[in-house]
Amino acid sequence: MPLDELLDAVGRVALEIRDGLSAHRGTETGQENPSGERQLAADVWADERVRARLLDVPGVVGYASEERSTADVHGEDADGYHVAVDPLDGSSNLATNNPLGILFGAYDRPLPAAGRHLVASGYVLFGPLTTMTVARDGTVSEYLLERDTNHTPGRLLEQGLQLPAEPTVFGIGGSAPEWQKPLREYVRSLEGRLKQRYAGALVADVNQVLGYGGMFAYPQLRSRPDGKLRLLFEGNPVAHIIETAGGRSSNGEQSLLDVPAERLHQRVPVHVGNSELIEGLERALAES
Ligand code: FBP
Repeated sequence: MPLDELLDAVGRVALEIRDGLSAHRGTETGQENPSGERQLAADVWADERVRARLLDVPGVVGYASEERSTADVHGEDADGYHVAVDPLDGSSNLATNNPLGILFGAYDRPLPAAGRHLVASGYVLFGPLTTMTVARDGTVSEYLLERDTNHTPGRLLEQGLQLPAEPTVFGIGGSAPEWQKPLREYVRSLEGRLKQRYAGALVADVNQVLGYGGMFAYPQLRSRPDGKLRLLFEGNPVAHIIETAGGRSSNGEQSLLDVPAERLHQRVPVHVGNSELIEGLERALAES
């Protein structure tokens, strides 16, 4: 089954990347990625490793990443997967030894494609443990990635993951003066009820919401009307995972999975988490 081989390949290359991070820490390329952000040597190195490994997987016919301006399409096989990857999500955390990871989404058509065309999404989290969380076939599973094991794609830790009914944490990117007024007021209504947790890496923040229940947002900012995160590489995969785990995603008005994909690196405001919290935020923004 090509999807099994794809997930196995992600798990294996993730362990190689984790082992090599220390050798690539701290150096900048002096270049910018297609989104105009400073590119770290670790970003480029991870992207090259992931691309080489995934394009080797039978059934993967396309590769696109945050670090490349265009997608590589190999073969016009209509049944193949077009993979969108953030090869080192939260790479700015490497300098301070905070959690980071790898984000990916396997689409069933050429990119850019809307999130409804995701067949599988997942992330590898380089935390105290190295885990991979995957949404596929209507369920979310978490695996422990270990070297020299015959478990593929890793040792199954949990299956049928669902967001806890009672939320406890929230994390919002940017800063309060930059948020829209209704968001500032909504966040104020959460204080005292939920604990603030913000890791500076989407994979870590979303994993925290998946485990503890709550909400993560990188919202529209005054300086960034479309937010910071990219629809194809970040918004859609985390929306697919959270919605499959019983939660909700929104660009402020609708599910991220329904946002039309027009450009490979298009940005989108990202809000994901417990349905009641996301619905409350959408109502607050609608009143603005
Ligand atoms: P990249 O590191 O892949 O560019 O990802 C962007 C990101 O690091 C997200 O992982 C995270 O949610 C966000 O930016 C943090 O942004 P900020 O540094 O503005 O808090």
